[in-house]
Amino acid sequence: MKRILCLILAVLVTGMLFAGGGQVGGGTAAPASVGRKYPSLPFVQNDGNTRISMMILTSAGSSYDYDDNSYTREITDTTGVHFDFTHVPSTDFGTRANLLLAAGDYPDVINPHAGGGSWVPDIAYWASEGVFIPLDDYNLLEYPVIAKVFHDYPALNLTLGLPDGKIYGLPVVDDAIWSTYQFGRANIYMPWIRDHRQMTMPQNLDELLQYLRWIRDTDVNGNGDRNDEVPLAFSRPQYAARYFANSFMPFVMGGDSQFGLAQENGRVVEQYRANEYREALKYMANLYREGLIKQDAFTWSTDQYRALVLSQDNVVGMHIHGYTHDLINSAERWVEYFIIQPMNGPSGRHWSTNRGSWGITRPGWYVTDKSKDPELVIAIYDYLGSDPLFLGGWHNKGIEWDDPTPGALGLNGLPSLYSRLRPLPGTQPPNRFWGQRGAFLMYADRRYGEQAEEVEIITEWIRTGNPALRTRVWQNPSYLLSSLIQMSQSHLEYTIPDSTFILTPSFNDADQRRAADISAVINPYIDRSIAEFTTGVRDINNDAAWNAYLADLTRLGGEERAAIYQRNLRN
Ligand SMILES: [Ca+2]
Repeated sequence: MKRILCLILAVLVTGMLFAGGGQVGGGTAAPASVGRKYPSLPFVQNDGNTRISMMILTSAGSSYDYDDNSYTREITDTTGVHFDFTHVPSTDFGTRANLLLAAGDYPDVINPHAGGGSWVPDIAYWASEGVFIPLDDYNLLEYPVIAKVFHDYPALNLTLGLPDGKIYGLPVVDDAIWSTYQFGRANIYMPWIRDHRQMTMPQNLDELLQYLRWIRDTDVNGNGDRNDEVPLAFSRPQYAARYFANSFMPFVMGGDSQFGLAQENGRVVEQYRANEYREALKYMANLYREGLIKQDAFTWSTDQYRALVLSQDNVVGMHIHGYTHDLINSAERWVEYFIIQPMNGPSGRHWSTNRGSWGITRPGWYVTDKSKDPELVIAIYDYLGSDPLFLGGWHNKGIEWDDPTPGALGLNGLPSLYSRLRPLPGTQPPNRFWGQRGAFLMYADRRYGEQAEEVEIITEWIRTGNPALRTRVWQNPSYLLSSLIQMSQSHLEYTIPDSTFILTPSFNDADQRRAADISAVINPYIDRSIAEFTTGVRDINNDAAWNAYLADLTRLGGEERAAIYQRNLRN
């Protein structure tokens, strides 16, 4: 437990190192308290006259309306505030928002999906037009939950900020270790390591090559068929390229549009042009030539990839993917895959597969100039972010979570805030939740305040792979989070520093459109080039082929995109 706590503290410190200049949480002298306009419940008299209109992302099969949604009823009955919703599906959200804003026919609040599934386009433009109001003057630090997240995550001052230096959008925090390392995370099939190698994992690129060859040449799963084993599979070529590049350089990926776009000493660079990146592709090409990579990995869907990895015919020795939750299902197999770091490369070290620490914060609700009472919107948001409302709007009490056992500790070693009842994410019933459309403030204290269950057993499983523990850890609701924390511990030392990443820029419109246009062309090109260099369609060892690739990148706007990022650089 002590080591886990150390890890969490280290993660937090990493986050705090990135301290924003800060309009809201920047540590300036506290203004004389003006108090909150709505300090206690109910905020207003429940006579149906106080209403907030909101454009909200549709949840499949659900309505948010008072008559339909029990969570909405709870909010209205407690606060006295009624809501008028405009439901919009995610595919139309950006278009619909832009149309309404252009027509001047928009609600008090625009509430995009806090998970990032939809976005309000041209946000800087609409802010400059006065449609979205800056929140700097509304004493955000008077609201306890909002104040806490600004204190814990000063990067919010940048992620909520626009080029005019003001803050728009109420804060969203989604602090999760499964997200921090999600781009290019590799997993190795532990039972083969346990049964044949006494839990000794490959550490460098040469050892990995030997290990994958051994899988290729041996009936490792003991079914009499020497040819059904797959040494290496991955869900997307980009993830594999990122994983292997991190044996050679601090290659960054913070999402699709930030594959290999990094900064070195304040200069934006295209890492997918680097010699070290080319060395990683050479390594992959060699794996492919030797028959160590599943051929389907360049064309298949995530579902097909998942089906193979989790199949009962344990055949995959190592696989590379992103988001952990994609692999969690009812198959007990997933607990047998252990996270494995990038291999040490020629320099004797590797870099981790983390993203920038501010990636866990982003804007949630935007308040428009139609709102007669922005302070009421902020008060509602803060209220929805409080413990009981947050947990109740996110999961089913009594089914997915419950109050903690008295005296129990959380995964952070502090008194536990709640107890998780189910090991797997549940399906939310219709007309019950707001989910991430509420005040989504999953800060570290809250995430790691989950009651710890049998952590010692999880630790024992990770250390020994004792088969007698397999079902027990699979059924343990703490396994997902606790195992990720424990297996990620060795990431910390090799973390790529925030200064290498580019903070998701808040471009002006012209730059935003141009960068998006270039990314729409160059990202698929890079994807394809990884596949072609790996499979030998292009010869990665041939300088002419490499130079043609570099010329293509320029022709497709790579340098122009880097220049756009350079002039919008904010960190
Ligand atoms: Ca076999």
